[in-house]
Amino acid sequence: MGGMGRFHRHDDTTHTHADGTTHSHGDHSGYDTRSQRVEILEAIFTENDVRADLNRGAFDAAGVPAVNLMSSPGSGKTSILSATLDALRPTLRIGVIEGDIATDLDAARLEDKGAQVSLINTANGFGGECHLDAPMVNRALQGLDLGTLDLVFIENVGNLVCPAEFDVGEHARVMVYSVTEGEDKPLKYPLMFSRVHVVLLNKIDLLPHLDVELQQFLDTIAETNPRAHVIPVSARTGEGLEQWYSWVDTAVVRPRR
Ligand SMILES: Nc1nc2c(ncn2[C@@H]2O[C@H](COP(=O)(O)OP(=O)(O)OP(=O)(O)O)[C@@H](O)[C@H]2O)c(=O)[nH]1
Ligand SMILES: [Mg+2]
Repeated sequence: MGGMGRFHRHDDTTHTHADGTTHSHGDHSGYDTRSQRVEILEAIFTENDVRADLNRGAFDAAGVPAVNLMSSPGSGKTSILSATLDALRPTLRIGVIEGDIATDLDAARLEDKGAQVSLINTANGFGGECHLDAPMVNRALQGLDLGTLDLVFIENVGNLVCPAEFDVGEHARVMVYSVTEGEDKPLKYPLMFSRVHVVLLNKIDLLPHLDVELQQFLDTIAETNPRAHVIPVSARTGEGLEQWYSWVDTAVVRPRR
């Protein structure tokens, strides 16, 4: 880590140098478009929230709860979903909305497990977006027969920032956080960590190979979101997954039966 006082802060047009002098970029950059940006973003989020409520209405009308599963690329969303399908499919009919920028690789892995899968590739007509939004999930819903399902998982696009900004009409938000990402991530990327109900702290089978203790992850998660229910798991060994299945049953499925 760098020493205090060496940093430039660029979170406003005015910034302060290490020697204490301050100057503004706003008067010579020629790019002071903040008010237009705010208006456009507000319109996008308002429209998104209207569509998200429509999606939630569709899930509710069918009595099907939806779980939005988010994480950085490669933290283990598909691996955990795959194990979850094996464990729960004997008793629950599960659908998956699979969000990916490109490819049907994850969709194929989950279809092989017997799930009804509706794939959204954001590179096809959605500008290659780094997240799912409510209109995309609305489109994906046309590929699921909700009347024949008990539960839907939405695997969001792998990204630790953008997916957290969009309500897609889910009832619960869950993130997968791999121990290989480093214990500081809740502090550096607080939005997603602060918005989720559950953190699946994955790949704990790898902890013996890392220079960090489980408690350090628990501490930074609690600092960012003291209400989050944290479940340490390994999709590789299966450790902790029973606790995840039990949360899905008691917090998600049963309340909507
Ligand atoms: N050691 C170990 N590896 C794991 C575990 N869970 C997932 N992996 C591996 O991590 C890699 C990425 O897993 P995925 O399940 O594809 O991750 P993802 O979050 O779905 O990735 P994207 O959809 O690309 O964002 C794969 O090689 C998995 O085998 C785990 O608990 N332990
Ligand atoms: Mg995946």
